[in-house]
Amino acid sequence: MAELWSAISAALPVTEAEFPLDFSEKVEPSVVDVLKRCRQQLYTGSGRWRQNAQIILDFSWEKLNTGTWRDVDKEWRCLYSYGCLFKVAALCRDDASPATVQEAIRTCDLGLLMGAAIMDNILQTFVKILQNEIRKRHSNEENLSEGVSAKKMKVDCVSVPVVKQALAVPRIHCPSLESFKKDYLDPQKPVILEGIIDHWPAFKNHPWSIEYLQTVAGCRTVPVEVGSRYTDEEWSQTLLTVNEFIDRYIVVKDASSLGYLAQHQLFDQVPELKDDIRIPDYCCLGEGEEDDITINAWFGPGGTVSPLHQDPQQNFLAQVVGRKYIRLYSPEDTEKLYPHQLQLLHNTSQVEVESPDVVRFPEFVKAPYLECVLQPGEVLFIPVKHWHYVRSLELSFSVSFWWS
Ligand SMILES: O=C(O)CCC(=O)C(=O)O
Repeated sequence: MAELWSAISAALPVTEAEFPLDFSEKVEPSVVDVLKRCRQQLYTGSGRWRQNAQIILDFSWEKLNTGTWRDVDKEWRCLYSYGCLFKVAALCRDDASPATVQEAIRTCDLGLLMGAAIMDNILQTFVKILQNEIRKRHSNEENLSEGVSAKKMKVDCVSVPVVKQALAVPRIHCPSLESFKKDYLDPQKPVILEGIIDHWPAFKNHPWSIEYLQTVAGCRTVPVEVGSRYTDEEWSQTLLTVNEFIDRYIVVKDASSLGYLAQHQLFDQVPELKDDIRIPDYCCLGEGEEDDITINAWFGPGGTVSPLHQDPQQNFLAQVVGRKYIRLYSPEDTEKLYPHQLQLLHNTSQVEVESPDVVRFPEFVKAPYLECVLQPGEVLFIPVKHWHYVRSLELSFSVSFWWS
């Protein structure tokens, strides 16, 4: 355990004087005092260190949950990350049990999800150290878990639609940048790109099996959507570790509820997974920088549904595991799709695509559409503002690249 503390402390600045605590006057002097006390205790190892870290966490949590997320000042997000840093250090100082190490990882993840990067993203460094610690302990215990393959996997009983040839999204194999731009990007036409992600390590070096995902990310805390679709009343979000998510929603446990690790920037949180994918070259045709591309993970069992909606950026939706049924409607037909009136859902249609209420939404059936079953290894180009409806046909992992 002393080893864990020496790795954690080696990631910290060598002296207290080098440990930065730069906050504007927005942060009250009494809060800065608690921060300074935490810093001192970090280097002297004495005092009510853990309690002071909790004061910082409680105070900043309140700020993070006041008003809308996009209006939360970065200063409060930094403060929250400092609270996480001090708490993790306090947890790892003494004899850290497996449960304590897991709590420290969860604390880092909350800092990465809700906080802002501080001190060269030190929470990411801490997670690496903590994951190594867990792996070291596991390698000493033979066959620690029975493994998912030995358990009964959730059987997906979802219907597979027959795609009508006349409505099928066109397919093209590895087009040149020029021809993709001329034939699809400029005229804003959807297309399935084949053969452009075959080289990803996610297919070759370490295929994304459940076991692999558990190995690289099992102990990481992620947001999970619970419920059939985000437009439903009983839909909610929760935080689970990837292992808990897999146990609860991928392996049979509670067949009546659906969980979806959806629209989450997992690759910023777990760099090992980011190494398994590549940004499609075609993104260079956009005007934005590579850093502006938003990469999201979509991981769930068969039967997850993303209701018909539109997004403000171009999208490459890359299918890594399993198949998805997808419908696309042009932005020109928006009126026939009955977007919700509420501002929060104005980019989402009120219509249930595969069983539309034709009395309430009579124009919907007149809207032309394209459809496809996206297979592993294929990438769907969804032009800006194109309406898309997505249903997974089995256990599925997709990666979306939103770019401009
Ligand atoms: O795969 C899904 O469920 C939805 C994907 C999506 O909506 C997107 O990439 O914008």
